[in-house]
Amino acid sequence: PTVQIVSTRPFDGQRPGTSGLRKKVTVFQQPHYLENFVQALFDILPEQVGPLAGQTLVVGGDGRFHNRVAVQTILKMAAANGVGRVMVGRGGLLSTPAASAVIRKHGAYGGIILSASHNPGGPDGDFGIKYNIANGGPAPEKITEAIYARTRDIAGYRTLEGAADLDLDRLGTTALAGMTVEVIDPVADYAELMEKLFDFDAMRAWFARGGRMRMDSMGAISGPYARAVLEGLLGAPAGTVVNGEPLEDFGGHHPDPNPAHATELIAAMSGAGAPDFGAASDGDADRNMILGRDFVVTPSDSLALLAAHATKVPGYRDGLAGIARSMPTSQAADVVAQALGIPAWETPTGWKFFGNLLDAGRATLCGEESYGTGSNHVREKDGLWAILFWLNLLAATGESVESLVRAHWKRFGRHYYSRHDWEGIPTERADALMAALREQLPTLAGRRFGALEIAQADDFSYTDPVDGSVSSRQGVRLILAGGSRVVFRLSGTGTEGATLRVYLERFEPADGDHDRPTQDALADLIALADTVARIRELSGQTAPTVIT
Ligand code: VG1
Ligand code: CO
Repeated sequence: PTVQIVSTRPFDGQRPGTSGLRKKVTVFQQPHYLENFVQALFDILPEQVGPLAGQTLVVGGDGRFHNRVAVQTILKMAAANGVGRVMVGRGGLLSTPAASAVIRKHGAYGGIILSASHNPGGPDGDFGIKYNIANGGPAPEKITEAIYARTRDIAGYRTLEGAADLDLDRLGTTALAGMTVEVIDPVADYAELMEKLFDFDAMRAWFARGGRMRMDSMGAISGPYARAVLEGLLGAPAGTVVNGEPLEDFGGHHPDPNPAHATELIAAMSGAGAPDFGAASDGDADRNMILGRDFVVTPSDSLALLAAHATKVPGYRDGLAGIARSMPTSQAADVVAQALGIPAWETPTGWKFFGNLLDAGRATLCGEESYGTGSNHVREKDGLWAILFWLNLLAATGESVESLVRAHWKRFGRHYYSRHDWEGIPTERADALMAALREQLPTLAGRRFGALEIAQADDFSYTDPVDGSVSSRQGVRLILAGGSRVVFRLSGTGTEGATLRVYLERFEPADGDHDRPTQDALADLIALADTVARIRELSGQTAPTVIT
C-alpha cells in the first residue's frame, strides 16, 4: 500500500465537548468526517506534544455501531502519518479505563478511544472519538482546542491506498505499511492492575461465604471485564454478570447506570430475596452505580465513603494525598477530606481536569456526581474499579451497603443530593436561559426565598493549581446561607438540542434526619431553582426528563 493524500473540506462543529467529539452515527458516516478529525489530531500532536513518527498509539472503543469501521480507518491513517505501532484491543474493543491502563503500562504516546459513553448506540444512536495523552487521561483543553482549530482549515488527510482491512479478531502482530499493529487481549492488563489494588482473597471469601451480587453491564463493554474478574478470578457464580455481552446497540437500551435507566437492576435489587450487592456500568465502562438491597447509593456519597474507608483496601493502605470532585458533585467528600486532614479539590465537570492533580500527587481519589469514580491507578473514571472497591469494603467489614452508608451519615452528616436534567431544549432557548441567569448574578447575593437566603452567586471559574490554566464559565452556582447549593450548567455530551442540568444539594448534620425521601428534602431548593432560572417558562417544558 502507498500513502495517499485525500483532499477534503472542513466540517462545522468538530469541537470536542466534555469528553471528546460526540455526534449521531449518521454524522460520522459522512465521507471524510472522521478522517478530518483524526488528521487534525495527527497534525497538531507534533507541535503540542512532540514528534509522532515511530511512536506507539493505543486504539479501541466500546464496541458500539461504527466501532469496527472507525478502527480500520484510524489504523490506515495512523500508518500513513508515520505512527510506529498501534496496540488495538481484540475486536477493536477497549473500555475507557482499560485504554487508560494500557497507555500507562506500555508507555504509549497516547490513545484514541471510540465511544459515546452513556449515550445510546446503533445506526440511529451516537458515536464518539476522543484523544488521551501519555498519562492515560483525556487530552487537556489546550489540545482539544488545537484539534478544533485545525479542523477549521483542514484541506487534506493522509491514508493508505489499496490496504485491506486488518483481522482484528485474532491476537498477534501484523504489519500495515511501515507500522506494526498489535492486537491485544483487551482485558488482561486491566485485570492485572485490579489484582494489585484489591484484596482478591477477601473478595473470593465473600462470594464463598454466600455473598450474592448482581452486576449489570447493560449490554456494553464492562461485560467481558466483569466476567473475567468477578466470575473468573473471584469465583462469583456464573450469572452474577447480566447483560454481559457487548452489543452494537446495547440491546436498544440507554447504557447509563442511574436509577432512571437501569430500571431492570433497580427491580432486581428490591425485596427480601434480592442480592446483597448490585452494580452497573455504562457504555464505555467508566461509570458505576452502587446498590444495596432496596438501597441506592448516590455517586457523591460513594466517593466520600470510599475515601473514608480507603485504608482498608490494599492499594490505598497508606492513605490518600487528597480528594478531588467536580464542582457540581456534593460536598460530602470535602467533609471527609477535612476529617482526614487532606486537601479537597473542586474542578470543572469532566475527567480531564483531574489529570494534573493526579500526576502531581495532590489527589488520590476523584469523583463526579454523574456516577464517575476513580483514582490515580489510571487517568479515567473507572466503573469496575469502583465496584471492586465497594466489594472489597463489604468483604473487609462484613457490613452491608446500607449499613456502611448509614454509618457514614451518622459520622459525617448526609448531603441530600439530586440532579434534574431537562433534555431536548432547543439550543437557543437553553442559551437564553443561561444568559438570563448569568445576567442576574450580580444581584442575587442577599436575596431571600422563603426561609432560604442566597449567600453567594457566581459562574464557576477554575485555575488549575499545577499549570495555572484557567477554565471559566463552568456553571452557575447559587450557594445558600448554611451551605446548600443549586448549580446550573448545560451538558457538553449531548447530540440533540441542549440539556440543562440542575444540581441540588442540602446538608443534614450528623444528628439530623437522614430518612427523608430525597426529592422532599430538596423541595424548597427545587422551587428556588425554577423561580430564579425560570426553567419552565424559558425551556417550554413542564418537568425534568430525568431525575437522578
Ligand atoms: C457528563 C457528566 C460529566 C461526565 C461526562 C462524561 O457531561 O455530567 O460529569 O464527565 O458526561 O462522562 P455533561 O457535559 O453532559 O454534563 V462519560 O461516562 O459520558 O464519558
Ligand atoms: Co462513560
